[in-house]
Amino acid sequence: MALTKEQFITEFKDMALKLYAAPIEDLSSQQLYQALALLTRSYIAQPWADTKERYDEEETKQVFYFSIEFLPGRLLQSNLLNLGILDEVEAGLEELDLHPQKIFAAEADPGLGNGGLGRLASAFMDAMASVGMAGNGNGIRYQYGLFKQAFVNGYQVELPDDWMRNGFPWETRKENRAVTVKFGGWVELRPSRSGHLRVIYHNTDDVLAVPYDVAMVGYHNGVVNNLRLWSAEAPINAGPHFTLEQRERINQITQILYPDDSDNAGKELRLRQEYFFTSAGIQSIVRHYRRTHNSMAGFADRVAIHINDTHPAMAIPELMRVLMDDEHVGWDEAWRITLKVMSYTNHTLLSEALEVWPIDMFSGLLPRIYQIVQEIDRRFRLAFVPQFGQAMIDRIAPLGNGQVRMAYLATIGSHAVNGVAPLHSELLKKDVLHDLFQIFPERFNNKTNGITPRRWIQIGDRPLAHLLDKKIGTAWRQNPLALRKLHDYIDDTRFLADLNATKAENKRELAKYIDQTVHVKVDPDAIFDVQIKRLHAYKRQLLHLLGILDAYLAIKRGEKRPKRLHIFGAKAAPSYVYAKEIIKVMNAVADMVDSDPEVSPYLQVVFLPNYGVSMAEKIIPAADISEQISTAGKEASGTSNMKLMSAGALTLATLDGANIEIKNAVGDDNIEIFGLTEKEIAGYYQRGDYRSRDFYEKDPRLHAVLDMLVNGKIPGIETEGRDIYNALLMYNDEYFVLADFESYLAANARLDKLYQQPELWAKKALVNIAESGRFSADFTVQRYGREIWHVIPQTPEDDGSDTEA
Ligand code: H2P
Repeated sequence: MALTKEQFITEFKDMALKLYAAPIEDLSSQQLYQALALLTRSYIAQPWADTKERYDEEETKQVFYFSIEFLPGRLLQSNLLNLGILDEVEAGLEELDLHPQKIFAAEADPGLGNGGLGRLASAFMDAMASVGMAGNGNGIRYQYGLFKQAFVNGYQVELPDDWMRNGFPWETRKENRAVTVKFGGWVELRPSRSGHLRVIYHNTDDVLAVPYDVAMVGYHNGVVNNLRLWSAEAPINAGPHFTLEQRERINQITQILYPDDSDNAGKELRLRQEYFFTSAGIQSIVRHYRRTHNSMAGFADRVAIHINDTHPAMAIPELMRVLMDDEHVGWDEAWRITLKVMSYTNHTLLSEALEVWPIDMFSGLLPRIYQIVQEIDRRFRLAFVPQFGQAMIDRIAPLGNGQVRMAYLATIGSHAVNGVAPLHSELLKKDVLHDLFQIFPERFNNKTNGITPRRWIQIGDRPLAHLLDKKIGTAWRQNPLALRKLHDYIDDTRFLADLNATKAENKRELAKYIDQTVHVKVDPDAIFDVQIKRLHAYKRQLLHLLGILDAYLAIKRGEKRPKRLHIFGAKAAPSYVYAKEIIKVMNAVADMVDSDPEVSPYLQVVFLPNYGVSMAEKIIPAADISEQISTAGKEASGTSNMKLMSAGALTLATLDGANIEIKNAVGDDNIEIFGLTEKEIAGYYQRGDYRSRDFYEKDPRLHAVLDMLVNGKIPGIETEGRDIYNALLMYNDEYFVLADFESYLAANARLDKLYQQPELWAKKALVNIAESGRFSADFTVQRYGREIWHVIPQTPEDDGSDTEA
């Protein structure tokens, strides 16, 4: 859109006055943010309405991306960027003597997601709009996010994440689009006079699902898509007998992200959440479609529904329910439509993360849905037992062991199933979904994850963005494959020095931020070694920690090495004791290192509390090393690996997830690979001969490091140190930390050495930036659009990377 600085200034002052009846000089950063957000929203309104109208008029096939999490990050700056008015707005604010960055920072990060899964969903929303694809999101409007993380005495403490405290200016309440979602009660099936089945619900708990829409602005293309977030409310005509408790129970459904599911009440709430947003989404899609169509026959040509992990897998029986019960479509036709509409992404192979529901709970809460799942199960068995045998079908039918098995249901009810990186997609076929792959081989495919360089480079890393503009022009902002032009400058000494200078500037900025947020002074000349992701045993923050302890001991022995600053950001799930113990030990090690004058010139550890998207925007541009060190075969893809490479960090990695593709993209010389391969680990499993203690006994460095966990050298970790020590030695180190220790240290030593040669380091950084374009989510969604959703024919801008599993 076109907007001059002067025009902006007038409109901004006007908006601020209307909102607060005060001149801008009197307003707080929060108020300035609110005014600017509302003004920006007013710029979005017309293209938003136009986009919707165009999709309807042209009967565009639309994608609905169902996800229990979205992690969009702050929206103001990215909306301004995508509208194409960021520069004008910033210039205007500066002319008014205001600080744009301060105003942007007043926005709370939406607490709608947790880790990579939710962030991917948001990257896809941004990408779909930016490539002009009709892509809608469907999720939950959580009033409280996961939690706000604080450290008290080194322990993680979970505080409420009241992110909507000041309101959420980007949302529009659409109470005229509300639908009713039914829970509990019982159903009666009665043939009606017209021959249709009549489904009569008795005694249900009805919940009103009210949508709040959020605009998803495309990059410089006038497209504005929709993210629809559902909020649970009491039915309008609830009546006088409706108790406060009932109201409270309804409010709970959308109150908080990821309620602790360690007990049954928590689990049931989670199931309620899942059905709530899934049913609401399906109902609203069908209702919209039926406004302009007499029957559901052509539904699958206009609608694609994507199930992001299994949380929304009830979309399958729910669409069946609506088709049969409300639209009077027969089973076979309903199933044909459902299969054609649905597709499913799996995001993890970890067995504990594969969702199953106890049949008692499921059938009690969702009696009609359960009936339909039973029928899916019955027909599945009928169709495939003759060919594949009872034993195999028992293993993979939707119902089994007293459970509803969501990954199986999702695979059986979708026409496409994908993993998120080639290795992961292969392992899905080999392992978790092996039997289903035998039956439906044509459904399985790979779609490697992606990221949005708009947020990570254009917004997050402005010094780099400007340097790139100067050197290779601005085409990369539209098409990140243009970053490949950087290869031409691999021997340009001046440019390499500029790259290093840019990194140094970013490191100084991060040092300031660290000082401001946790009051710790860090040395901007140190190597910034970063690991930012959810805390989980398989992600192996612990291996990184053991590496730090080894460095500590080496320095104590008198070894000199380039100073390294280890930066961690990670939340541990509230009920995940082991992960929380690791946090405590890390914080204790950070203190120990800091208070030791022999060590602190060479080593520093900072664990930044409350890691999230906005913090990532600060950390990533400053990173020299990107730690992607999961146990091979466990990390489905990872996406911080892609973000960090695009900022020129060198990846220190195991051959896992998308690290493998990064390696293929940059070549062996421009990445630091170590550790067991997935095959080697599978070998240990098969033979059953992994003995972690052997590694402890034969490697004196490892021995010394592990002893530190229990010998009192690290103050205040008696219990935690012992538990971790036991997990590694007595319980045989489930994630092969000890097996990879030696090669991890060797890889780190190579990085230390390389850092002594700044120009060589810069060359490798350059190659990483140059090859990062292929990981743009724009390409990822185009692949989904072509091969799964069938919403785009062929696009000219294919990145040419191998997309098959
Ligand atoms: C998960 C996987 C990642 C993957 C991401 C998006 C569940 O994210 O573990 O490997 O990149 O989905 O597909 P996370 O662990 O960050 O919550």
